[in-house]
Amino acid sequence: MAQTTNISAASSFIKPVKAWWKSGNVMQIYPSSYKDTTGTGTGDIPGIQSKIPYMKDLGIDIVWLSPIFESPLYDMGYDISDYRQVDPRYGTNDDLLSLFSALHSQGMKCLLDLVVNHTSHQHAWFKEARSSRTNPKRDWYIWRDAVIGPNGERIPPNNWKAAFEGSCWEWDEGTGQYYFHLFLAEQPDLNWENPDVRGAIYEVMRFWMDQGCDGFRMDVINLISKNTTFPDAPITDPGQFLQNGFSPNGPRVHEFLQEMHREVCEHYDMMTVGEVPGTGPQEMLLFTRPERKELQMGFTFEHVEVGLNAMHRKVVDPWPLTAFKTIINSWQVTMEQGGGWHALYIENHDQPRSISRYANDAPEWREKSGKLLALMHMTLCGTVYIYQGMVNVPNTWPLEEFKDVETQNFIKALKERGVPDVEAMQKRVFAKARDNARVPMSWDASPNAGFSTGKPWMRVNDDYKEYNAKNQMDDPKSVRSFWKMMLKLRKEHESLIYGSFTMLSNDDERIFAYTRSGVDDNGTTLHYLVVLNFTDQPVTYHIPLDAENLGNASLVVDTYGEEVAILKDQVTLRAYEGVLYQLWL
Ligand code: ISL
Repeated sequence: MAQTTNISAASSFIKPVKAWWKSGNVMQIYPSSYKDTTGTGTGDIPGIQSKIPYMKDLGIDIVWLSPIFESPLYDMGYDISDYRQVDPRYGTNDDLLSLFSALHSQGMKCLLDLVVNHTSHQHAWFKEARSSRTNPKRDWYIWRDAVIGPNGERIPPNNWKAAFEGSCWEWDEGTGQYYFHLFLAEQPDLNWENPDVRGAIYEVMRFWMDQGCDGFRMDVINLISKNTTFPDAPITDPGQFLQNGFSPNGPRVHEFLQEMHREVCEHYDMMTVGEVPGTGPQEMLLFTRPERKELQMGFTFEHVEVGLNAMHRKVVDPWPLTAFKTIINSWQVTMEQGGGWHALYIENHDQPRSISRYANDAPEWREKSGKLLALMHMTLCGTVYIYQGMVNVPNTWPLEEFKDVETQNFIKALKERGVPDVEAMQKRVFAKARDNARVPMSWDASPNAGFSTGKPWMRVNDDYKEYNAKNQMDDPKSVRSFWKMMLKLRKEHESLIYGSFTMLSNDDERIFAYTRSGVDDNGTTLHYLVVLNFTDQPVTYHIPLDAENLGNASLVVDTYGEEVAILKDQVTLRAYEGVLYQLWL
């Protein structure tokens, strides 16, 4: 007989302290692609402000803006040249302050993107730093002498490969040294070892907090501390000089974040979420346990990296559902038991669309898949982050339509390496490409998807006439309507936010099932069951719960919008169908 779980007996779970930044629904906005009000083809801050009613209607409480600061846009604003100045493409500082006020007047909040592992090479700090070896700002960045090879040739200080290809070291002709960059050469890394650098960053944070910002999403914040000996990486790509060598979470990362907390965060009622690639759940606890006074939560990467090809990490291989489930389970359980907190996301500006990535974007399944993923996302423990959702762009688009430097550089590198069948590989790269998430928002069926009256900076999705926000709002059965319903429902059933998570049927390759258990304000224990069919076939699922009266469960949500009963201890789900029950144990 299959093993069963007794959740009512196991309900001595830890009850997290409630907070606005835990229950608030966050929406990430990619400013360039949200709404253009000036006809330039690039979205702007007044455009974002004009959509507050849309966000409010959806059930959004907190808006996170991807970078809107002055930038030469080598990496779409993740290369900032002035932390205190809104880029004129997006508007003015006054526009941003007006957006803060407009959001606040609706009871909403606004997070800015703090990109302080690196600046743009056009930031005044870097311009000063590279002006001479004796400039007072020289040490604000990381400089090293060249290694001289056997034939007198110049070799970078180590063999680390940068995130967007090429070496992590860029030669500076003017001063005869290399500077360090984990991303593009146009994104030199700041030297966090220097206390003046840290002080300057904290001032920037206070500058925006004092003007009405409500917190920060912190870009690659676990990369700020480096092993300052910069040791060579072991060879994992034989025959090449450059190797993947950088390890995140350097020796002083926690010390720096605790200092940031002391200097800035603890003085405000603010929200902090760190982007922490390469971090497992145990290490995440170090960042997020409240008593450590670092961050409130962090974006983890394991689930968005499921199935990545070991050699080419920009393409995805087939992956079993159990691999994905195992990752979600380990994070849910570790955060709960260790007293950390989750930042839940399945999409952002760096990831392909979730429907295409995790379910099925074929026309007959995209709506069902969207609702399935929404149900999963909204029934996990943590703070929910959502993003303007669609499916991937067609992989038949020519390479020029993919604007992102990551994709462009990667394809170039594949060609340089002489990888056979680059065409086929390119399509696989497109399926994972960040550009999928960066196309302009499809607002309606008018030209340019209602995004802009000018030529959009990036091609709009081909299907905008059918799939757009207006059509979705008008249709009570749309994916957007489902999200709206779920964003509200999650607040009404707080155990879905704060409750304990127990995965069921770990080895099942078709079904992802789990329970959530919590205590309401009256002290009553509540139990929920979620069953999600990740296949395109009907599945009859035996619920492995040690409970007499499963048949009394009340259906809270079915993604098909129909009645699905538990018969004794079984439920039959159609393709990509998901159900949420409240259990009466
Ligand atoms: O995008 C990725 C994989 O396709 C990641 O490796 C990404 O580079 C990593 O998550 C860091 O992302 C953040 O910092 C980058 C910027 O390009 C990303 O947009 C940002 O989210 C450098 O600032």
